Amino acid sequence: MITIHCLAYSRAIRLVWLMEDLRQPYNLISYDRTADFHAPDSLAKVHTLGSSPVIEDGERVMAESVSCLRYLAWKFGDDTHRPAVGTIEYWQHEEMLDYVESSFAGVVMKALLPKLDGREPTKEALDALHQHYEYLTEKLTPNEMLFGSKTTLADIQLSYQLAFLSHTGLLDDAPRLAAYWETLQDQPGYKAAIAHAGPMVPES
Ligand SMILES: N[C@@H](CCC(=O)N[C@@H](CS)C(=O)NCC(=O)O)C(=O)O
Repeated sequence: MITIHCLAYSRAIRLVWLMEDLRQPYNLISYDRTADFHAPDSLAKVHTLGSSPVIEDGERVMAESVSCLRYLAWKFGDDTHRPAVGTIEYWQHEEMLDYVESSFAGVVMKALLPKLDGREPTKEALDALHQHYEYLTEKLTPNEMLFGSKTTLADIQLSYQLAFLSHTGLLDDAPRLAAYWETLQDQPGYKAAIAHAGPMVPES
């Protein structure tokens, strides 16, 4: 059985969402955040990076949420969370899947960290964020999801950043993305994941 090492309020909830969608059993090991919102030392005993998510499948131990999502989809033969292989949409989905952590996450952090500290982000950070909002808004389909009305791995991957942006008010001036985030929160897999693993963001 797959084990998911899940830090509270972390990217690991993405994987729980996929496992819930796939209706596959999994073993969830939960870790509280430290007082300064970091991962506890015990996670470094599971994977040298000491971050979450980490999954275990027998001898395999894997970090990086995007790789874990791809692995889980492959392992369970799932082709419902991506467009058909080889189509233009398939490669657009691959691009978006990698974009989230490779390009978007860093931009989000530059605006988010000051906000979480009660300070205003710099103009430079907000300008960069809005450039990415423009890109993402262009990618949304009329159904308010990235690739039609069905949840893809890219939607699941993007959800974590949207949760924190919404939580801090940074989505207030991006109405289509805010509506997209509402749509994501309505997905059964998301609801099941947060019921099992806890919310993506702290309550207050
Ligand atoms: N690129 C990695 C990022 C992993 C990561 O930074 N996870 C955070 C939680 S969302 C973490 O464990 N941070 C450890 C810490 O803050 O001490 C991924 O997508 O899995």
